[in-house]
Amino acid sequence: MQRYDWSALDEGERERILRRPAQETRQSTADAVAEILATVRRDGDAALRVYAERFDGRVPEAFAVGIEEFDAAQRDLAPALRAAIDEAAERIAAFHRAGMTPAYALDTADGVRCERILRPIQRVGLYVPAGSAPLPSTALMLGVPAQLAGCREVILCTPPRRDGSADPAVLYAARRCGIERVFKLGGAQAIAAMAFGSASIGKCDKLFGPGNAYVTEAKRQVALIEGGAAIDMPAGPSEVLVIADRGARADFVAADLLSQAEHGADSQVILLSDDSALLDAVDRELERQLADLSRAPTARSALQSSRSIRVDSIDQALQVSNRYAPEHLILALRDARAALPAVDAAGSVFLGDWAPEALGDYCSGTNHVLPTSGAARYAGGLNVASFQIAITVQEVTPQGLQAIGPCAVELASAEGLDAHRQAVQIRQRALASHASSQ
Ligand code: HSO
Ligand code: ZN
Repeated sequence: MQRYDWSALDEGERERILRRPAQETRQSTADAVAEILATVRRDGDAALRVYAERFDGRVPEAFAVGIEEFDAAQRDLAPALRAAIDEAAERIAAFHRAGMTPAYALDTADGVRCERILRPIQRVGLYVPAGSAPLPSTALMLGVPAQLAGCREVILCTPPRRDGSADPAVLYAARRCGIERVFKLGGAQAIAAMAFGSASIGKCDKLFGPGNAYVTEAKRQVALIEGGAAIDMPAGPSEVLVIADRGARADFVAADLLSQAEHGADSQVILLSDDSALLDAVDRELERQLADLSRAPTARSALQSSRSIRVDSIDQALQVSNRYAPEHLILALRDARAALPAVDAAGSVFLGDWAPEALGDYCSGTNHVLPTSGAARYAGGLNVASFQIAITVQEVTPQGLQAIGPCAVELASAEGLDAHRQAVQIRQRALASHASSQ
């Protein structure tokens, strides 16, 4: 890791070391994606078959996973993995259920009742990547809140494996969330199919889930196209920022940094400490632990561009963290809870020595689809509300119209919108003539 001393840096250098590498999509990627979207929109399943042949090397008999494949996945999956998926799903459901916002109603004036009611987004599409590893945990993080929201149609696309089958753990996790429509389809063409619909794949209102550069670019483009689909959030490379104090264990800290670094060479890893000896110890631990990691080359290249920063105090570390707004923030502090009020921007926070990010990734109950690239400054992670529409309602009695009508008339006059004013006054007059005729 490259080492810096925060107080010794000038403003420009501070800015530079906290900057994420530019996520500019190469024009060639954007063009290739645009072509795939247009072709799938025009030719539907026929285009999906052409792309399956080109990118996966085979055209499946059907994109949809059949009941036999679901059953086989359930039967063949190791019982311990099945149990872990069940256990994780239950905790994720418990936490997400508790966070659901209730409908509410309030009388804002006599005879004026305002309400907010919630409806599930009707048709949602989930994307579960399989690039460097199949991610059944992602199927749970998307599927559980979709199920709690009560979305009527939930479809899931995941790339096929080499033998043309879908990953059994992903299938088991999907079924666990009540998802029966799974398609063996990956890449930009999967996003196109869900956004525009085809003979075999239903059109979706909103798309969710992470993916590679093509998937991410496809989501970005369909969100801008008239008649496309909304998306959950733009997904950049995964990030962790760790703040560790003198008492932190270097082996724990190193393990957390590596668990982020192994995701991809572009993973963002930052360590802040007020203790230089700890920073040195973490460097040594990284080397030691890297020796046994199956994905060491990936982790190593992510660490090459990662930063280890000495700060004057933990307060200063928290300021740096707020400026960076990390997707994951680990507070490896003796009193981590006491630091929490100073956290203004982060996707998910892990308090103390015993809360590795890996628990949040899988099974603590929080969601692992979180804002990256600094989006934690203004947005939170995925939750049940991401799968819902909040609809407001107002119900007004004659008395209510009399109570608040003059306010609307005044504002309509100020805006010069006579029809607005008239819509209120026509009712005021009706009420007045009704009253005088009594
Ligand atoms: N850390 C990733 C999620 C993940 N980790 C899935 C393991 N599996 C992004 O938050
Ligand atoms: Zn992870």
